[in-house]
Amino acid sequence: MHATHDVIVIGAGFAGLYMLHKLRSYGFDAHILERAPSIGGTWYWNKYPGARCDTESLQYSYQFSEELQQEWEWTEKYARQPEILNYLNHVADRFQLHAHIKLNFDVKNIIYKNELWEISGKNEEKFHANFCIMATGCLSQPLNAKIAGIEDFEGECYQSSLWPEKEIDFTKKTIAVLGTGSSGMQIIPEVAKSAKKLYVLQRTPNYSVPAHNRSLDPDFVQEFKKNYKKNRADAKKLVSGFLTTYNKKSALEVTKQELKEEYDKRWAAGGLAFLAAFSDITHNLDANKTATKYIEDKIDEIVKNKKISEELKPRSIVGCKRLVIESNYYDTFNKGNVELINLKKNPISWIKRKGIDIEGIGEIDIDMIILATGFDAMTGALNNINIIGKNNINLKDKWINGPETYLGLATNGFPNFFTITGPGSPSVLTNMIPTIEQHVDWIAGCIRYIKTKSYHSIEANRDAEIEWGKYNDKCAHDTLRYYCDSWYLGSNVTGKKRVFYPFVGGLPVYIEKCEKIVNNSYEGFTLE
Ligand code: N01
Repeated sequence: MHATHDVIVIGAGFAGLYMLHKLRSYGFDAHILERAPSIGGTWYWNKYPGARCDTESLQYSYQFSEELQQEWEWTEKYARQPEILNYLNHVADRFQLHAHIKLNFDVKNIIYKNELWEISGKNEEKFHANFCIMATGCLSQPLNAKIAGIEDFEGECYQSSLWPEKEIDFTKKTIAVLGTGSSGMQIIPEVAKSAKKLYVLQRTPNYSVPAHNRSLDPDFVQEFKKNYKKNRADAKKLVSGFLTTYNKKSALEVTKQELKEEYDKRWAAGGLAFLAAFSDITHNLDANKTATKYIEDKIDEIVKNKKISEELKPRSIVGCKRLVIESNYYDTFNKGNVELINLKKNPISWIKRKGIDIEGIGEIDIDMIILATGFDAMTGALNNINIIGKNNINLKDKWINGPETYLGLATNGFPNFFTITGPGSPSVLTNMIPTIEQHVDWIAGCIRYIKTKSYHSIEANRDAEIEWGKYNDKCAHDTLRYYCDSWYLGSNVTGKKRVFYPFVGGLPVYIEKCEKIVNNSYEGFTLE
């Protein structure tokens, strides 16, 4: 018989590492199982050229330890992937986490048996635990783009979210990048620097605003760190959990001059705060149109070829899909070695052994294909594991019509089972790290409560998760995000139920609800 642990956590990214630390600091016997050969989660797998965070590094970091946040030196406004991975390794070293992490363990089954969770992988080894916590990430299950003939391609082929460890050389090569979301728009300018020829195969253009990334000014860092606690507390009061200035004015009540000045200011500053330029950009279509016009005019200004700039304009709702933060993306199309192919007009007919056959264009010779085609977001990593709860319910079957969760933290039929930043939580619509910390603190507090009160289990009630789902759905209908295709709605995955996966009601509402539940002795849960 294998030992029974208090808690098994699946995944060693930002969420799993802090969960492990928190549980161990409470005296629990907690362990992590991680499929990768290294810790880091998203920041281990997505090591493609140009990979960089789109949230400012001083905020995209843990706050649970004042010493940690004071001692760690971020070098740039937006940290690059290797720096974030170094940071996570520093955290694991500093808090002595490595000894409790089993790497290269690809969890396949999580089964509730005899009031314990049994966790197994491909071989015989099994783990048993009172609690199982999924820290498997929101954007961690790569989407397998089904492109006819791709398996016959004889050149190099890489997926952004499974980027290899080895150095990839782009020089003297003709390269095709598929996908123009956040990943593709970061890769494209990097590849264009050295490729002989780069074809950007664009199915849907995205809106993007500049990052204006730069080295961090030591005086700014010192000042920010001096007020770290207050900055973090202020950020929590904002819908996105990201400290920035939200303009309270409507885009429709200001003069043209004021409108332009505000957008100019946001464009010059760079970053996601562009969406906070006016109070109604994400809720009112006419207000949103002022932002789309501004960005589309900018594309015209940057891209010299009129035909290409027209093709790059999304003509959609800005912020509906995730707004991209770019560094030289639009400018890349002024380079002589870059060619844009609009797949809506000229779709791929077939991938050949040595090239890509495109309708209306013919076969183009290609040495390398880079797939930046996205993820099965929010539920993909969970559904990829065979998770069986009480009465033999399979989580995947239970969620066939969309995930049913209480706060994105728990689901009925699965006692002592938690998801960090699960579907139905604010997660991807907020600054992920403080949101992860909020979940971890809540879950750790809950487990401690159960143990100290000598309960055996906690399970979300069916009516509570139904109510939460209805509330999230109502909030989603009130935003413009509901009205275009995006991974927020699962529309990038064939057959996936169209519901709004993250909670869109904002961080403060969510935190208040979580706190109320605790204050009311875990209202909406059954404790036995
Ligand atoms: O994925 P995406 P991503 N043929 O789904 C196209 C976070 N992130 O990895 O829109 C041709 O956004 C697809 O086209 P369409 C961030 O939250 C953050 O880029 O479906 N094209 C789309 O253009 C982000 O939102 C950072 O028509 C195909 C692209 O592939 C999220 O992760 C960096 C295709 C996928 O875009 C996901 O971003 C990276 C096909 N068969 C990611 N299938 C930062 O912090 C798909 N596409 C900066």
